[in-house]
Amino acid sequence: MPVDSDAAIEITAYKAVPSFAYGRIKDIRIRWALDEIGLPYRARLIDGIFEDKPQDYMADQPFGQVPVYKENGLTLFESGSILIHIGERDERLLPRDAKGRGRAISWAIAALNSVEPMIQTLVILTVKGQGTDWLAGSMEAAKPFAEQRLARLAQALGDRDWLEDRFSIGDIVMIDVLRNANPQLLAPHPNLAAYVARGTSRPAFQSAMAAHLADCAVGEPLPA
Ligand SMILES: N[C@@H](CCC(=O)N[C@@H](CS)C(=O)NCC(=O)O)C(=O)O
Repeated sequence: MPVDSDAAIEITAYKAVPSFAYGRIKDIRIRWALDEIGLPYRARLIDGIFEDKPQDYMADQPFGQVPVYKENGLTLFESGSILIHIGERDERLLPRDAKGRGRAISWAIAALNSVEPMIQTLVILTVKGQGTDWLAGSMEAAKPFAEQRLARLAQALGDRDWLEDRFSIGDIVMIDVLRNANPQLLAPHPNLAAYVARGTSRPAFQSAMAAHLADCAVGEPLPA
C-alpha cells in the first residue's frame, strides 16, 4: 500500500477544501503516479487552500500551492515537474527511449499548458461569477477556446487507448485535467469521455483517489 507514514517520499495535500474543489486537488496526480509503480509516500496535510501559507511553505512552493514533493533533501514543486521526476524512476510511467520519453513529456506539458488553462478559466468563471451579470458573457467569450482545444485533442487521440502507444505521465496529467472539465464539454467527443473513464478506472487511480479523499474534508469556505 503506497501510503506509509515511514516513507521517504512526502507530498503535501489539503486538510479541507470548498465543495467545488473536493476530489480535484492536484496532489491526486502525484498519488496516482506513485500508486502506479507502488512507491510508498506519506502525506503532509496543510491548512487553508486560499490562505497565505507560512514562510517555510513559501520557500518550498513559491506560489503557496499544493503539491510539494520532498525526498531525501530534494524539494520539488509543480505537478508536471514532480511527475517527470517520478517517471524517470520507472519506465512504466516514462519510456526510457528518447522518442518515447520526449513524446510523453510533450503530452504532459500540453495538458498543463495548452488544455488546463482553458478548462480552469471556465471553472473560475463559474465559481466566482455565480449570480453576476457578467457570467454569461464571460463564459461565451472563454468557452470556444476550451472547445477548440478539446476538439483537437480528440482528433489527436483518435481511437487509441492512450495518447501514445502506451500509458505514461502524459496520460496521468491529461486525464486529471479532463476529469475536471464540465461533462458538457466532453460530450461531443465520446473518445475523450472513454479515455477519462479508462484512466480513472485503473486500480492505481482508484486507490490514489481513496487516499486523497480520506485525507481531505469538505468545508473550507470559499473566499469572498
Ligand atoms: N501549476 C501548479 C498548480 C497547483 C495548484 O493549482 N494547486 C491548487 C490546488 S489544486 C492550490 O494549492 N491553490 C491555492 C492557490 O493557488 O493559492 C501545479 O501543477 O502544481
